[in-house]
Amino acid sequence: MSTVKGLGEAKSYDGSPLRIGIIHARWNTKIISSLLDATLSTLKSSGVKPENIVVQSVPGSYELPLAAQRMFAASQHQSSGLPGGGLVSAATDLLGGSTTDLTKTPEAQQGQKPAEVEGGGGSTEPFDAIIAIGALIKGGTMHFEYISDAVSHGLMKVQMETGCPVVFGLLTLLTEEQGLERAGLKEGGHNHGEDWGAAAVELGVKRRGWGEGRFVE
Ligand code: DLZ
Repeated sequence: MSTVKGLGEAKSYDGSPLRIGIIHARWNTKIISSLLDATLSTLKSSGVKPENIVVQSVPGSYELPLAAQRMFAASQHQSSGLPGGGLVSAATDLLGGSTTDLTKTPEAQQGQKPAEVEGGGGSTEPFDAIIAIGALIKGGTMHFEYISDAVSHGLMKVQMETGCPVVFGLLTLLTEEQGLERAGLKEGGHNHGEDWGAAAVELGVKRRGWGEGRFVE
């Protein structure tokens, strides 16, 4: 029987100006690696520059929401050009009358070049989107239910609070078999990483438009 499920006709967006963060869990590595590969290759084929993709990992899916939130904050710190970014600016505001420039590192205050910001020579702008990837496989206890629920809500919270799109790359699987299918590792399966890469580029482009009062379609 044919199915109506799925994304519909693919639209393409130019990812070349975007900076994307990926956070992935390491549990169920075989599934995760395949999802990550497909996500990366879709980002790159959509024009996202490899140097503008930052990949980080955490032990398990439970850690994804915090890591996504902190990664976004780190990218904002980088974009401020300051170590400590927002916190340092806040301190300077409070000390408006001080003659000490707290926005500079000790080296910079002594006329030295500040240390290079991490980011592999790519963009240091805040992320346009973050992709959170994990694979939860149901076991014999309630663990799966609690983590699936907490992570889903956590990731939604991060995107609503930061305004940075967080792509939901969490597979909540009843069996290992389902994971292999959704990671494109079984005959006839489909690698969902492709959809997540495409969603990140679309949301990244649209969010830039919304930020400038434009509605990209
Ligand atoms: C503990 C655990 C279990 C049992 N199963 C999974 C899983 O299927 N997928 C996954 O991503 N993580 C799992 N974890 C690890 C938790 O997500 C988390 O890393 C630990 O409880 C530590 O906080």
